Amino acid sequence: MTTVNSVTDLTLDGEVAVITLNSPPVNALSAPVREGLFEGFKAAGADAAAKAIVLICEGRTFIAGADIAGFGSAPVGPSLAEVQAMMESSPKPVIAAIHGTALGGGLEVALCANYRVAVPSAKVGLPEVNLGLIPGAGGTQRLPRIVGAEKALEMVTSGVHVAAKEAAAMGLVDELVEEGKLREGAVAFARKVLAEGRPLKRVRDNDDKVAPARGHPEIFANFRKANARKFRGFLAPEQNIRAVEAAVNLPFDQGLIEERRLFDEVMAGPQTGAQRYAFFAERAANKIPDVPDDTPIRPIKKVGVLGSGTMGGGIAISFINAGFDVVVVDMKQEALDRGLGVIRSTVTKNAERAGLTPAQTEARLANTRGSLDMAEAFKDVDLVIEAVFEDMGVKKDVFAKLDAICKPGAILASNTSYLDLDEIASVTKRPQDVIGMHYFSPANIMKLLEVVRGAKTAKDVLATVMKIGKQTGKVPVVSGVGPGFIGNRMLRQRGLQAEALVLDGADPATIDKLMYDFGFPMGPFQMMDVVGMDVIKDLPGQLSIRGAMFNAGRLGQKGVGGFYNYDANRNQSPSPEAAEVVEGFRKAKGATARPVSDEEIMDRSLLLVINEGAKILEEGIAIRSSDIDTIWLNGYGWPVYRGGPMYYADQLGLKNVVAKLKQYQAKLGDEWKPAALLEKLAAEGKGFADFKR
Ligand code: T1G
Repeated sequence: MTTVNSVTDLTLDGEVAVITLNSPPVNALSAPVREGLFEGFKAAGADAAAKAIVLICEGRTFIAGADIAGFGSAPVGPSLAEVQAMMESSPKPVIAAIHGTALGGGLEVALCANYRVAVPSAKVGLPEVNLGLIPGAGGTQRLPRIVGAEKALEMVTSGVHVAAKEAAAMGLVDELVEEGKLREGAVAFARKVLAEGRPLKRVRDNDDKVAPARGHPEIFANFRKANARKFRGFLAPEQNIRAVEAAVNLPFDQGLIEERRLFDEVMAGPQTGAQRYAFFAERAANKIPDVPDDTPIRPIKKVGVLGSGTMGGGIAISFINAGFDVVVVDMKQEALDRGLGVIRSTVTKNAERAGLTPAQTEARLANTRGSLDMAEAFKDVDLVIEAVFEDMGVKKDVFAKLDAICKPGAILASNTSYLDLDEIASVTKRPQDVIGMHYFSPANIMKLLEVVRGAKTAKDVLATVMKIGKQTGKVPVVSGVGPGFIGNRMLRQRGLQAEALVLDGADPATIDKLMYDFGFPMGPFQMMDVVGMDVIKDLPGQLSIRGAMFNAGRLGQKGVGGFYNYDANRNQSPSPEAAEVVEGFRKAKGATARPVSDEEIMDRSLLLVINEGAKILEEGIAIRSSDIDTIWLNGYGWPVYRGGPMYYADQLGLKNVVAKLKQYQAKLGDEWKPAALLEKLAAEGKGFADFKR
């Protein structure tokens, strides 16, 4: 074995040279990795004994892309293009051996090999679009030359990780080798290539896959049209489409130049910074300073869910889909039957979409059951999650029962979205086993899981629930106890300001349009129409604009309409009736309408949300500002290309944010007083990202 550099070694297996990368955690294309590849291929090329070359990686995965953390730093050592040129000019067959994920630059490296083999569990893809980028190392030019223009469009604009079996069917992988025997399989494949004298085919030379799309601009026009809603606000998808167009219409080397031009445009643009921030923010959220990575995890196999309605059902589905045994309890047979029916049909649909066989689907459902008897159902579960009515009395009653029923060591979780978890835990003899698992509806779809850490929640309970969160496809983020935790507490500020803006004269539709144009899926008033005016009741003696609509018999989409009218297909239209309710609401509140600028609407819709985030940070309810952003990106529809409220504030400059808040404080009152932490960071010329506890 030859050590090429700190992350690369070269061995000779008979007549096959094997270049092995080992650069944890994901063999990203850092400078040492690029150097190792370059020098490895050079050495293997020069070694007369080597007739073929296999590239393989140690660790959890093949190359998972360029080193995202290294973007923007000065280029060191051989570039990726030089490595790829070395591979494509090799007089010896090059085989890439893929396990884990070959993503972005990793797949682009593999596409410069003559052949690719993979284990069945591997996945390949070009997910740069999720970072606000496009593949920048020939991926948009080589991929279409294997899978065709249409499939390439799908892959580069969705960032999908394609399973090896499907990749083989598309020609992206030449052979699937036995799981766990990748190296042997790859060397055997290399020998087969030599023995059969197979050609040194280069992907860049394939034209037959792109030719069918030449002269058919409608392919791209139709693709744009079909995805306009999904790509709304993002820059990278369009750049990816243009790059694939170039692959179809230009010779390879010109296409590469065009790809580089398009790549540089988005790299210099406003969005990729936010999306890369979001990538690392989501991973940082897993780290809890006082809970070490080696904190023991409690074994979880059996999960109990109390409540089979929309929320309980969604929670159950996310656990069933992740392979857990699930028992769902409800009080009435009819409700339980209805809930289990929805759970079964949804799990079946999910399984079909995931390509599972009916037998596999049945196996997934085999360990799911319902019960009307909490004591019987929950006596041996490892984790129980209650999704009952959001009332402190009801919650306390449930937890007192769970405390009596559940086995020692079981985790007792509440799906409360607002209430004091410590007070709930206080009715049990095991507050250390109590934790909040705040799901967002629909719980089987929404990615966010706000994990509420009580004052007495044990570290292993927290570590276990964080792990379970990831296992069930969620983005778990820790919140301390406080009214509305992180997300709802901040959202409340936006809701209060939306109402105050209407009282001052702003039109609900204008507020919604500005929020929509900013990138939210919908504005606060559309949201109220979707959720329904009857879900949250006004406190006695209080009248909110939601309450005014409710009193006028306008429940939202579930009724005759709300702030908007709706046709049978739920298409919304302006509502003169709602406008009357709004006018009546102003009168009832003694408010006088005045012109309200778009700037004021945006300021008032976002600045108090940010200010509340600062308070949450200074109170220690959030561990770090990026956690707050991860919550808003995965649970509240904040557009990822704007990074989240705290990242957005840092882009605005905290000095400017403080100045604006003070302007509104002078005009509207002390609720606009900047949070102390915000003032401090602004005075120090820092951002929320600089705040360390
Ligand atoms: N660069 C740097 N660090 C990375 C990384 C990368 N590409 N991918 C992962 N990490 C870190 C991550 O921050 C975490 O660190 C640890 O690895 C484990 O990750 C030229 C321009 C591979 C599917 O977009 O999707 O190539 O928190 O927790 O759940 O065209 O990571 O432990 O300190 O996510 O098992 C394109 C990004 C780059 C893939 C593994 N590639 N990575 O998931 O572990 S752009 C990507 C992932 C590019 C070229 C362009 C996932 C994963 P820490 P993890 P995981």
